[in-house]
Amino acid sequence: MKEQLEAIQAEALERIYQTEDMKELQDIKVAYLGKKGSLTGVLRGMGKLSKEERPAVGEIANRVREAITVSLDEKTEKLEQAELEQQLQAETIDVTLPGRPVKVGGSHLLTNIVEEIEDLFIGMGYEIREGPEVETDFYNFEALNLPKNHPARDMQDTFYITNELLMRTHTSPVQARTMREFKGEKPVKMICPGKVYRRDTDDATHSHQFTQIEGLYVDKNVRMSDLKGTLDAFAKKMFGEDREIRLRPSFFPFTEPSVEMDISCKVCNGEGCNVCKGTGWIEILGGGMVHPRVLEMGGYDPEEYSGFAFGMGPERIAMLKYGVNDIRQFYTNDIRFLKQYHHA
Ligand code: 2U9
Repeated sequence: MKEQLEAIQAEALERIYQTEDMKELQDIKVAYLGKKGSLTGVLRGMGKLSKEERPAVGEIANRVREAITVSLDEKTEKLEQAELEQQLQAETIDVTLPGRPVKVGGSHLLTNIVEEIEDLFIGMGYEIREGPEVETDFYNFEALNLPKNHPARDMQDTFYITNELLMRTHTSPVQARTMREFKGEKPVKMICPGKVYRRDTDDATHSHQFTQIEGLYVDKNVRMSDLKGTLDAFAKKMFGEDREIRLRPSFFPFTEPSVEMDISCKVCNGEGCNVCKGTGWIEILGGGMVHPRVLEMGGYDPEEYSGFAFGMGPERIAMLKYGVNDIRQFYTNDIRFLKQYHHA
């Protein structure tokens, strides 16, 4: 019986030594120490031994059980450790790796320019007003001193929808609507940014759809000097305090007198270069005193009220400010172009 026990021990320890598998280790435990295990079987047979033999065999049997148990425990711990090591290896996170950047959108360059101009005029007490892009012939032309067959209607090639409906060619109808809404009873001080449409062939400097911002100030005693001061503040804020402005006589059907405003060229400081085409000045916008006919059609008495108006193209402002050389850049939405102007 002693040999039998020692053989069981040797066999069990060898199997434990050989295995690398938790499940198999469990099976080994059952095979030797379980209820139907071989060691248990031998121990059951001890009843047949004589009284004298029993203590010695019992002691051996206990030693064998102890040896197998210790060996099983050690191997279990070893396999658990190995499993943990493997898991740690597999799930290692390299915290020094650079993260994946989150793509953040930004507002369009034109939106930024328009908002900058809006902020400036809000600061001077103007309100921002919007109107429809599909306009009536009346508000787009008639109310702005452009009667039917007026030659200026040819100057602005128009997308007509019907005889009476069209895509607005400027934002001026918003001012005309506002004046009529205010019924000639209170001052108007507004700017209107928005999309306008003209039948043009797109190229580097023309677009069939572009943006305008126009301003209108109607009140008692509004003068040309008010216009000049307002535009001077605008030019200095947008292009720098060191800029000079000059007004040149011009013509628009809705203003009389009409002017165009230039700012001194920053590139050459007025000396003349290729940016300002040798003149030292760059044209920025147009404006003038609201034509008495326009005041009248807006419901304001030109004997009592006067006003100034101006208009500009934010694309042109952005092109000058940032050196963009093709107006189509604003509309083709090449993200490499646009993201240069995203704020941090
Ligand atoms: C009302 C009365 C007067 C708006 C004006 C301009 C001069 C002008 C252009 C500049 C470049 C538009 O973007 S652009 O093509 N605009 O020069 N706009 S005065 O005058 C008005 C408007 C509405 C009731």
